[in-house]
Amino acid sequence: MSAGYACLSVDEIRSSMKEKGTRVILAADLFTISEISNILNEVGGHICMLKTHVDGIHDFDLARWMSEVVAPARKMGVLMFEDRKFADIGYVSKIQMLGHQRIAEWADVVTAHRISGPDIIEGIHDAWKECGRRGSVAVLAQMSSSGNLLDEEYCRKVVDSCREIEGVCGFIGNGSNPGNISELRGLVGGAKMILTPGINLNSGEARMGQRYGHPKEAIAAGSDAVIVGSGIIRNAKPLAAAVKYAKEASV
Ligand code: 6AU
Repeated sequence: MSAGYACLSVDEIRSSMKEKGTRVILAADLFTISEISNILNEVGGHICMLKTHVDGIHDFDLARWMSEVVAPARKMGVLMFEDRKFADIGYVSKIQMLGHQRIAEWADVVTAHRISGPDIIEGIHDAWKECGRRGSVAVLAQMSSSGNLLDEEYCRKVVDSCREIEGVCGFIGNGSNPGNISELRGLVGGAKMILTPGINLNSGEARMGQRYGHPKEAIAAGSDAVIVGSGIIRNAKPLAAAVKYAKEASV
């Protein structure tokens, strides 16, 4: 399907990851710009993307965000990944991309649910276009949290309806279950990416319904990259942990 917008291609994202030589995406679920900037400076050499929840940052300020997080990430060849999980109608997702956090101005990849319809993808890309930038959308096909409603049928419908969309770089899969990842890879084929949260070497760290699997198993089952938060940011030695996760996730 030909898109009416320019987007970041799967090849561009995969080659950026290859250049960095790591399949670890850092989930920087922290509360201040300084905390995120510090962790990026510490582990930036061992991650391919910095995943944020920008609405959880207490002292968010766009100018500081751009200079203390986005600019250093670009210098390190780390892609900016805002996990906003857009879910509204296309137009509202567009205005959220262009809201006070100006996600469209700095994010290279964002997440979206498919629940509201396929026009959400166009809304998101319209925002990037308005900023003169390109990006891509990772669509949630599965989730790692227990009791989620993204069942097999929903997952299949998500993949069937998004596989051919140019502005979609891939899908979020359930990293806590290698069987789920192989099934998802079977549906997706090789042309789009699978990114998997719910990864931790210590499954005992899971809280509030989160479930964890092993990075090696996720990659072996067909994941392109593992999304790791607590395993790195709550480790007493984040750098050593990032190196370890990168090693475990290498093929
Ligand atoms: O490693 P953790 O458990 O500390 O952090 C997991 C990170 C969080 C979640 O928002 C995110 O991964 N996540 C996601 C996505 C899209 O990344 C989907 C999902 O199903 N489960 C999940 O934990 O930043």
